[in-house]
Amino acid sequence: MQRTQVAIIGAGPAGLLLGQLLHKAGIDNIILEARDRAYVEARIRAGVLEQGTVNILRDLGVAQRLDRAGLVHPGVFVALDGRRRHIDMQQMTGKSVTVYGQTEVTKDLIEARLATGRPLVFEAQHVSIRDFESKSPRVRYDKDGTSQEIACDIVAGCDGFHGISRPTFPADALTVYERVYPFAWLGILSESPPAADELIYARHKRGFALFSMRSPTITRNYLQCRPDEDLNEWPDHRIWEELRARLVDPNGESIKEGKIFDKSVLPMRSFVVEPLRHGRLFLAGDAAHIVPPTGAKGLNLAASDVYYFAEAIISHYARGDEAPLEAYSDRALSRVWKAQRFSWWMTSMLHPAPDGDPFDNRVRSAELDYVMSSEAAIHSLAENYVGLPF
Ligand code: FAS
Ligand code: PHB
Repeated sequence: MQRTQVAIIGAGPAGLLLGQLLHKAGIDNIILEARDRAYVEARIRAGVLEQGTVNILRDLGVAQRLDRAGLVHPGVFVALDGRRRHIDMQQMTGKSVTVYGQTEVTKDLIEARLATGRPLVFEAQHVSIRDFESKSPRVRYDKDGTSQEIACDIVAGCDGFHGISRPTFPADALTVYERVYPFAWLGILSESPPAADELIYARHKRGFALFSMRSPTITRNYLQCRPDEDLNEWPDHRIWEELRARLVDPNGESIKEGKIFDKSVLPMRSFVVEPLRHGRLFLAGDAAHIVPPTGAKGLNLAASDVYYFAEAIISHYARGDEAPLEAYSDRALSRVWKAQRFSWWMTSMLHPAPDGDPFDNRVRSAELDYVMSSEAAIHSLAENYVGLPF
């Protein structure tokens, strides 16, 4: 039997960030992760950090590599059928975004965690949560074939969309909101120099395309495809052809090809559960909500959730009352829903719906056309993209 104050399930960005925030406040915590370290550090996911997320990492002293290798982007491009518009977010909002792979953020956080000496248990199997309706919940897990148990005050469910924390909530305790999109993203990583120095979000009659990057030599591109797309139907030359067609550059600058070393199909859904708390079991990050990646909000919402959650836990122990824990769910969900709205809006505006209603498709395209020509609309996009205040 181990004893701690907060048992954290999942060593993704949400769990690791929460662990560091609580460590900094002197609050005992244990992190349990089902996979091994190599697997967790190799996962390819998000790449755009809001200013707020960067500030949290800096405050925790986990931003040395980020400050050295992160690419600060004051602006972003949107495009419609080959016509591009630059959005100077820095000039409009005073904030920028930073391109730095989630893979790297995870490595930095694991490094920092191990340096604290606090427990981070990889390959923790069969995690289960009990007595979370009491003030002393317990978490069980198997490690190297031995069954372990943790007695704690609070359980933090940071185990992502496919974790066990959300399904542990009594079914009638949760309200589920969901939207599944009739398209997906084919994502590639390639050893090729960037075709532009900032991201390009392009709506094209052939489908959506996104040009992004990981470094000055590694490019990350996405193409709208079918949810059941077969990667065998996408040889490299077809991918480059489609990227060139959809990301056509008015200045004739062409997409630069390179060796593609990773290809995957990314499903698109909007998903939220409410509330984020049941007794002493709490949810944060993808365990509670999923956004389509068009707004680059997934990782950043995980960061804002645990920022609010850590504040609630710290004042709970400082004041000894439940009020801060009570307030966490509504406080986090208020920012989650604004990011959900923005991500749904960007997704609907930038993706031609394949079998969609022709009127809707025309209206969505006209909406992008309007956004590209209206300072007010562009300002709203910039404000949401750089991240709304916490
Ligand atoms: P995570 O899923 O990252 O972490 C949860 C952790 O819990 C994992 O390490 C998992 O192994 C562990 N776990 C699960 N079940 C467990 C159990 N039973 N016991 C113990 N541990 C358990 N966002 C973008 O903005 N841009 C992108 O391009 C983008 N690409 C993405 C690609 C994919 C394939 C996915 C799934 C997400 C992507 N996202 C993207 C969103 C992504 O960034 C998430 O929002 C972010 O990883 C959320 O972090 P966590 O909430 O920590 O969840
Ligand atoms: C990425 O770089 O992986 C990325 C960037 C912006 C998005 C989604 C993904 O909106």
